[in-house]
Amino acid sequence: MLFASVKLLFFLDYLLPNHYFWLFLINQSKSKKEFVMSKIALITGATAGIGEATAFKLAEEGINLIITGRREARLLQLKNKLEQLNVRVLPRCFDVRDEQAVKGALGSLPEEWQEIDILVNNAGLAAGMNALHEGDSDDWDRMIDTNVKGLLYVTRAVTPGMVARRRGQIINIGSIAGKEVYPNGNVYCATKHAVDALTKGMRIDLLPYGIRVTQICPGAVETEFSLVRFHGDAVRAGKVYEGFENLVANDIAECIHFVVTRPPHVNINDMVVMPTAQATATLFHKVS
Ligand code: NDP
Ligand code: 8X3
Repeated sequence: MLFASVKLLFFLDYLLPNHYFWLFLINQSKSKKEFVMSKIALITGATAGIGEATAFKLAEEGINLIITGRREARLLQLKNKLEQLNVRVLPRCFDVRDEQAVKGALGSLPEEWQEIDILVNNAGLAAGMNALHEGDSDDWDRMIDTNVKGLLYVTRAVTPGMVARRRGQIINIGSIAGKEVYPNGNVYCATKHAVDALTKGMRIDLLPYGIRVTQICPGAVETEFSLVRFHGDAVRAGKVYEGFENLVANDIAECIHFVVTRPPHVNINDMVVMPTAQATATLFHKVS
């Protein structure tokens, strides 16, 4: 005991006058915070699931947030919660399928919010799960308009600023459905394959401007996704996640956080993130 205390005293005696050591420590913590402190991220579909979890994760990193979605009450509640983490938050309520609404909302941002550093294209959905010959064209329109055209409208509105500033980062939320096609997944899979192609296209077109482009492709994540897919049928939605440990929204938010906190010369192109109990879009190890 006495020996340990004497050793500690000697150690402190060495450290305290050694101002290089303390400067090193201060700089380490400062440089990490400064790297992200003044950044602005725009997250589409922040009112639920992966988008909401990502908002919290990025707020913890000191990133100011533009949060978007169609459910205004949720946006306002989320803004209040996020502000408790000492970041600035700007909610914008619009439907990504409505090109004029997207242009209106993102073209009229207050000046201090215009320099968006990070765009998380997350808003998306599956609607229905039928064989193609039994499919509902309203469901098809919703998926194509949201997952493909909505993502394009938002990206088109945000990227000119990034190009002019020659910096920025785009993270598209794809899916295992963008890597494989599974029975009755037809149109949803097609939209996520489109996200895969658009991510590659963006990376090529934005290459000269130093803009980083990433796709994250999750497997089964328990969110409102299946409830939306099955048109509010909670029993059917719940069955999707029975018998195995699914991912949760925060698992994907942590991946987004990892991508965002890489140094500027590092781009993560593509991440496929699955539950351990899921090997492909349709192959699960389930226990009853
Ligand atoms: P949720 O249903 O929980 O969240 C979807 C979000 O998208 C909501 O915030 C919703 O907000 C928003 N959204 C949907 N349609 C529109 C629209 N037309 N305009 C604006 N916002 C819209 O699902 P997830 O969090 O799971 O989904 C997020 C993304 O992850 C989607 O792109 C999905 O395809 C993808 N994904 C999900 C997986 C999963 O298993 N959950 C797996 C792989 C990918 P609001 O209703 O307020 O507009
Ligand atoms: C959601 C995952 O497998 O239901 O994109 O398509 S899946």
